[in-house]
Amino acid sequence: MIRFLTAGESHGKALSVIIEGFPSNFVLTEDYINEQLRRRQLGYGRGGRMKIETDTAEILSGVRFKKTLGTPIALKITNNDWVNWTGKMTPGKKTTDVEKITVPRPGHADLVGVSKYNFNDIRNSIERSSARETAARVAAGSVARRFLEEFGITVGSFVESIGSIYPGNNFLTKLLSNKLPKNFTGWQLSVKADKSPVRVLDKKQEAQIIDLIKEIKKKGDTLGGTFVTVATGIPVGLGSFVHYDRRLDTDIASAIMSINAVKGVEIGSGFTSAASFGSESHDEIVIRNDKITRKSNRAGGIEGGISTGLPVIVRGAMKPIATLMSPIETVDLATRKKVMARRERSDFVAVPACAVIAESMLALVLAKHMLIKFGGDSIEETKDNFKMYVRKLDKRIKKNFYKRK
Ligand code: EPS
Repeated sequence: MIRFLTAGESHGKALSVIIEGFPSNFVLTEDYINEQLRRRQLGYGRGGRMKIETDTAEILSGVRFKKTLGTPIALKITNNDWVNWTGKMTPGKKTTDVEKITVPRPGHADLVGVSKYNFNDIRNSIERSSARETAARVAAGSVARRFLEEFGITVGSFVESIGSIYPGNNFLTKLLSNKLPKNFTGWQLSVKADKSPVRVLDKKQEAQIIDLIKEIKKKGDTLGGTFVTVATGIPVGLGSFVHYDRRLDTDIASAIMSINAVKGVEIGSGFTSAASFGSESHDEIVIRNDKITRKSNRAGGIEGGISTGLPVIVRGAMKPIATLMSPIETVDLATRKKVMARRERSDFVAVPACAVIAESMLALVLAKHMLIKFGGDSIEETKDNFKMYVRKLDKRIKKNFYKRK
């Protein structure tokens, strides 16, 4: 069973993360983690902070000679911006005058944070609620991703929409119909999406989105959007129907919803299915090449809380960034008078980054469930358990049911 905890404020010294529960002996390098951290920083429409940071992780423990030890893995991501904030964010004695923030931004954690934690400065809410924390999650997610690769499982994503601009030909439809190229992998999707500055798969849509972002930047507004995360190579049988908290879809929904600004999660064709007939919603079971499979994948790779062996398809909705350069109405807590919300450096759009973070969260959930089912102390032992199960799957169904006439 894996666990991880992140620590760090947006403008503090560093972000850190401790990940525990992975087996020994699989290869893990800083370069591998850094490649994923770099992907999180991309996307047309990001704010000034991404020009300051070049996120890199330092492995502090848990790895020796490029291989995991089975011990807690501790990672550190230094905040380059810290040098500009030392006086304002010092854990020590206050030595300079620091202006208190008293105007909460609607849609941000500003107001709920000061209410709940009894702060007299909104800065205290902003720092930990910032999406900067997701850099630490992506670092943790890369460990999970590296582990999953050992089993041929890959995770990828693309941006489906920004604002109301959807692609003419939505790849999600192809995914749900289960009509995919033979050796299709989740990661292939990311390779393609990463070539687009807004991580979409459709060139025409890309141009429309970039125009829209330019327009809203001028207006001082922001945008949200939807993204699709896909994992392939997953065996039948991760998760369980025996308890609500052992279902694979429970964990996936929670993990995606936990990402800053995400307000909706869907597995497979969830919301569309709700408006369709049963006969149009479920995936017919067929035998192809002597293997039991399904004609379509509207279930998004999960039935009864258990993986079906088909790609896991998760769609998320991200609300527009809450910090607006042309702000909306709020109240100054110092005067209790109506004012316009405070401007603060921020992103205009962060859906491309959100999709990369969703890949990391999905990888962490899948790694957890792989370890629940196949977990050994070393990667060799875990792989043996996995291979034995997969090899016997079809044979067992045949043995239990099939009566040759
Ligand atoms: C982010 C760092 C933040 C923001 C953004 C994401 O840095 P700063 O606050 O210094 O500009 O750019 O955070 C938000 C959008 C948010 O709402 O907090 C990052 O590293 O991703």
